[in-house]
Amino acid sequence: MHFCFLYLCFSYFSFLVQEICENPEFIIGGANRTDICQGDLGDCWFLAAIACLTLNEKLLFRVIPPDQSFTENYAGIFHFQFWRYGDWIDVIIDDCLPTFNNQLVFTKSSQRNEFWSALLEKAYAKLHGSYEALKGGNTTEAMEDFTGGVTEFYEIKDAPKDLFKIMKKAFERGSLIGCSIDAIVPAQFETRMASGLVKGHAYSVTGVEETTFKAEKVKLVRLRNPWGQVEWNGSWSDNSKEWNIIDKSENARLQHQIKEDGEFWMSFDDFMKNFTKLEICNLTADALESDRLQTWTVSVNEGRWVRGCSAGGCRNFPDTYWTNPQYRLKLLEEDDDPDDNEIVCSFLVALMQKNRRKDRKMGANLYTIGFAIYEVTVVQMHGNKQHLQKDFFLYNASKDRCKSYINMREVSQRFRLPPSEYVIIPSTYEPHQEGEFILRVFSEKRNVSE
Ligand SMILES: *[C@@H]1O[C@H](CO)[C@@H](O)[C@H](O)[C@H]1NC(C)=O
Ligand SMILES: *[C@@H]1O[C@H](CO)[C@@H](O)[C@H](O)[C@H]1NC(C)=O
Ligand SMILES: *[C@@H]1O[C@H](CO)[C@@H](O)[C@H](O)[C@H]1NC(C)=O
Ligand SMILES: *[C@@H]1O[C@H](CO)[C@@H](O)[C@H](O)[C@H]1NC(C)=O
Ligand SMILES: CC(=O)N[C@H]1CO[C@H](CO)[C@@H](O)[C@@H]1O
Ligand SMILES: CC(=O)N[C@H]1CO[C@H](CO)[C@@H](O)[C@@H]1O
Repeated sequence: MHFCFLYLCFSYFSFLVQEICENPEFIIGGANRTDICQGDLGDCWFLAAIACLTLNEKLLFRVIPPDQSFTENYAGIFHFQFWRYGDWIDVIIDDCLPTFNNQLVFTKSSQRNEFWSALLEKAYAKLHGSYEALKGGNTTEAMEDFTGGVTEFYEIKDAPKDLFKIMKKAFERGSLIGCSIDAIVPAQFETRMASGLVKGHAYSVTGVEETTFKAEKVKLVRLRNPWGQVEWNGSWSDNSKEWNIIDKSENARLQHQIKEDGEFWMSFDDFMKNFTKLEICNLTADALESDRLQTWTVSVNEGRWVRGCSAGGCRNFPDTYWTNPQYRLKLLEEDDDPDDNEIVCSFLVALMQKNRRKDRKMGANLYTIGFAIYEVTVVQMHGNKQHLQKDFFLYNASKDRCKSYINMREVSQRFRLPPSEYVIIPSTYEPHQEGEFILRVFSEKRNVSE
């Protein structure tokens, strides 16, 4: 027997994979979303993101280098790759996994001798400091760590009218999509409702389709519960009568299966009524080398808020606001948008706070963060190249800003502004809060940011 209490805060035993089963394999028959079954850890957000990832082999194999096995060149270690604040980093782990009664305690595959999902979870736990640190989170966070993409989330009740179109387009482009039903009180976390849906729990969207039902078009979405079981049991669910009415060929096209595997279809209307949050992670050039995404340019800027120096808080604190880090953005060219007579530049700003999950054991929580964008004249730019001063912010209103300051790891938003020179001010809501961040600016055309 072999103990290793590596990053564990739980009193589970850890066993080498070989001691759990005789013929362990890394991946059996491809890495599928069915290989992910949640264990005793509240990390459904991470698992929902992996399930989305398995839909795109190219992305998956970037995170999980596939040339690893328990037989050939086996050395007792495995490695995985995650996107971390602008870079891809390699995380190496040994194959000692937490078990209880000879069963894996956390994530496991539905096949007893397949281990890629459990090992990936361990590597992710190492990245964040411990398994404990993975408790609770938003799916977008893991999606970004797997792709370097940029995410946005929608409150479904306030979502744009063309949400289905957005989802379909995003899905076709290979974006990762997750959804959940808010639990109002913590006691409702992961509680199962009569509909078969689970509150306070992350699902992955694994299909977005339309079909014809009784001569009418219906919009459908396919979802997956990372538990690998417990499914919706309303219309369009595995056993529902709708499937007997539509064409056989449609059954096949939509891969309808009656199987307790956590995956099910539901109508988009029911989805809208029952779910509260939708998260989309769009891939950037960093995730895919595909040509159509090359038109986006990204600039990554690192920075920090330091107490008494650059931790200025939001605009409500005029005495310190101006001390926040400032990033210049020069929007040079207009988009080639033929439908548009106005000259505007479309760009996206994403502000991510670093290390808060890792430092949680030291009492760190996510800060409430956001940013604003100010236009500056050329004189201001060159006359005082160092830093815009207090007066500037007293007399000039921002041109645009993020919708709200929010306590998420990342706040992102798309903007359309005329070509000019701007300054982006990232800040925490309250002043004097210390932290590090990265600010990414994605634009469809060349821009300059410093
Ligand atoms: C998840 O998102 C909600 C907002 O929808 C936010 O309040 C919460 O802090 C986020 N949690 C994490 C761990 O990012
Ligand atoms: C993601 O892609 C969708 C669909 O293509 C688009 O509507 C949305 O604005 C994009 N969001 C971000 C944050 O890039
Ligand atoms: C759906 O599932 C839940 C829990 O499994 C059960 O209580 C409920 O009766 C089911 N509803 C229908 C319509 O089958
Ligand atoms: C979920 O959808 C079903 C079917 O449309 C509906 O009857 C039910 O009220 C919805 N649940 C919620 C919480 O809105
Ligand atoms: C059950 C299932 O969906 N198996 C699929 C797993 O993934 C491989 C390729 O990645 C497919 O060939 C299998 O059919
Ligand atoms: C663009 C703009 O309105 N700039 C004004 C910002 O405030 C300064 C005072 O600090 C004015 O001189 C600028 O005209």
